[in-house]
Amino acid sequence: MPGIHGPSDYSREPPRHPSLKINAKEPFNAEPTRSDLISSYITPVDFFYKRNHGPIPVVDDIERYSVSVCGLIENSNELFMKDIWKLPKYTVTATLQCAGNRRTAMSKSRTVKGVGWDISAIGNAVWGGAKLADVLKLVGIPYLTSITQSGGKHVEFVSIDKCKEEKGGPYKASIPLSQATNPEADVLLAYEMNGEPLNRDHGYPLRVVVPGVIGARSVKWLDSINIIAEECQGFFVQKDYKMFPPTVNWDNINWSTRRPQMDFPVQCAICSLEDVSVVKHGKITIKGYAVSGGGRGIERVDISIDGGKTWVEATRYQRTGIPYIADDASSDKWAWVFFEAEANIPQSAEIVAKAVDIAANVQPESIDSIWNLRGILNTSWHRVQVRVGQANL
Ligand SMILES: Nc1nc2c(c(=O)[nH]1)N[C@H]1C(S)=C(S)[C@@H](COP(=O)(O)O)O[C@H]1N2
Ligand SMILES: [Mo]
Repeated sequence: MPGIHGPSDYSREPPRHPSLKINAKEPFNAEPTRSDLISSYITPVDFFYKRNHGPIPVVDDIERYSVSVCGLIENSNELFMKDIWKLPKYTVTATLQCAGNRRTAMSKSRTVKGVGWDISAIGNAVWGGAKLADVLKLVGIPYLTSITQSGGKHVEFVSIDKCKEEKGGPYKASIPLSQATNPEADVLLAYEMNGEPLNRDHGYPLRVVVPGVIGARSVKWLDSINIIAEECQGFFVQKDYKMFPPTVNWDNINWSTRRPQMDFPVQCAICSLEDVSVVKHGKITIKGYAVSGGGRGIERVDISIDGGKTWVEATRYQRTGIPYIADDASSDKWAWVFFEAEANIPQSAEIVAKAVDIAANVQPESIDSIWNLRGILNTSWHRVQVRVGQANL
């Protein structure tokens, strides 16, 4: 929609919370501190990590804003916000996690390419919007369709923003049509985050939220939806966000040999302690988040205070006071859980956390075994060091 968007440069970036740790300024990439991250189950918008590949677009004429739906369907359509608002509204509590979360730790093992992130490139929000399955039904694609009559098998989301990886073109990504048309997959075209209209950083006026899948597929500032035969051919699907083995380097990489990453693997991290903390003698509380992809719940979180030799089980919860039961209707299927354990720290110690999901997938012990040149999906056991001493040192 040329003409209705403002300048595509860094002159009109929105204000951001001063406590965010900025990993890159232009494009703006920032994450909250560890303690801010676990200060509440629902991450306040201010503390929600911001991951961008270009300037934040300016959409100031919401009346004229529309999303076109084209490609391998009978009739193309143009949907305005009023059309989206008219569809049944759903709220889905879902955790978004960047595939690059914990990249900085991976880069310490061996150099990787990409923006550095500590452990907070993740957040949990209540997304409000229409189900993509309903939007597609509106344009004539029934629920649970895996291929359209004209051979469409994937749903591509194209954004308004412009990024250098796409040589000045828009950010884009795709998901399988079968997932897009499955109402139970809870894929949303979201216009609200935590009960408020989306803000500019997070995709105003409309973004995709693909629960259980790496953040890269949840395209912000949606401009168009294309029904296509093959996966999106864009940079972020074909030349990025793929998981390679440790043997692959920039000289021997062959992108076409690997599939685009979709579900995120099981992950957890300790947020109540820094990489190295000085603690007072006595009991300490070890607290953090755990989450898995594909809607798989968290079965267990194990904590060790001796570097992984012996373990105790942490308690898990989503809302305080309500015990978390993985796979239960009372739990938020697409959301992280918090875990908590108390421990007596004798002396200097290495504290470790690892999570197990309901498919019994468990985090790998070492970074080296999953190291990859782009530094994605660092889900290795999370380790922090504590020293007993004066807490104010
Ligand atoms: N249009 C657009 N959508 C995008 C991106 C982007 O740069 N442009 N970044 C993606 C990546 S890599 C992630 S992890 C999430 C981050 O969403 P957030 O900034 O709302 O946390 O948005 C995804 N959607
Ligand atoms: Mo990401």
